[in-house]
Amino acid sequence: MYELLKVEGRAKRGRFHTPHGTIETPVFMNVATVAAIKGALSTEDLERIDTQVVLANTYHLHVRPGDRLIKELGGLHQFMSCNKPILTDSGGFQVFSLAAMRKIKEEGVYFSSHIDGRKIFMGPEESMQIQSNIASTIAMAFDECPPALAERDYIIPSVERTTRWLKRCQNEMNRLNNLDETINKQQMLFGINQGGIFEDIRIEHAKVIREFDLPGYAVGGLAVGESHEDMYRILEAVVPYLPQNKPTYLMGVGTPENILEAVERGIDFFDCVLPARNGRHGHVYTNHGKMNLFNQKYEADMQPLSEECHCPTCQRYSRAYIRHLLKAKEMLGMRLCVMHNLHYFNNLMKEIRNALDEGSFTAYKKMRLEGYKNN
Ligand code: PRF
Ligand code: ZN
Repeated sequence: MYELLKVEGRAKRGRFHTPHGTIETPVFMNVATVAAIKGALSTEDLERIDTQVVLANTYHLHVRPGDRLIKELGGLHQFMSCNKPILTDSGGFQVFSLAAMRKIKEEGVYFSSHIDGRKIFMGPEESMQIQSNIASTIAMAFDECPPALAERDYIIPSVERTTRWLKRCQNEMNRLNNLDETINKQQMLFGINQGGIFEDIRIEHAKVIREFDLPGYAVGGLAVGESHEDMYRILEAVVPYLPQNKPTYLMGVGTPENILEAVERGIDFFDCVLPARNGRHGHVYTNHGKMNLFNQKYEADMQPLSEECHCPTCQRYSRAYIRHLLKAKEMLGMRLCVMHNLHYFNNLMKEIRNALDEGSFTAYKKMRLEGYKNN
């Protein structure tokens, strides 16, 4: 399923074959938590900005519109008219960030919905059932993402429970993939490595979960408030213990700088809300750092956001016009910025893949980081 095409140090250039198409890695997944890219982007917009994979969320779609409805309507690909690979996050992480009054037990998590306060229970089996109803290409394991400041005494039993949950996820997915009524019988399960900022716990957990022989593995529990140095140190420690011939996914990361550093340490998949969120606030990415379009200096600037950019926004519209739209709170302003930003990230990944193909990733990374610094 995963072809390792090239390596440069620990950095990997790969190709991941799925029933919904091939993913060239390293890749940035475009976040559509509630089956919509925030900023009013449509599925055809994603085609114009070279999106390869869409990420949706189990918890959100379960609460609204409901995974049963999505199943009835033929699965999420049909529902949102998207024929690209879709990855669903398992819901565990979102329960911790959104829900009130959550209580974690061996069987799963009890919490109240952030929409209507309704009491919900989600455990590994429920998460797999919801993801099977959504019929995503890749389902993530139901895990606990402990807080950044958690001590060893908290992390150790939490990781052990996450391992027991992974076994239950694997069993449940096998059962669901063998049911006649299941839409995507080839749904894949990715395991998630946890262990906070403790290298030994991370490595021990990686050794245990690789024995599950899953089609891919994520590194979770990072980018939750620890320092960048801690994040890079953990990646350096743990990635060598995850299978090199399978995709690795760093959940919720990150900035272009973070992505370049993590590719160097062996990561294939990324996702982050940052480019869409920043775009909605008029902050746009360029090879020379971020621009804030609310800045007065763009008032009469008829240049595109970036001279080097080939996105639909930059082919046609000026900084001055987009600034005006943003200030007038016109939705088009957000949309044009989000389109540019997601294209920027998708294109960054394409350049990273090209550099890896040519064996020049180290030089490429140095060049990009210098551009961001000299802003
Ligand atoms: N677990 C899951 N989803 C996640 C994370 C995690 O640890 C993170 C951590 N950055 C983002 N999304 N299931
Ligand atoms: Zn652009």
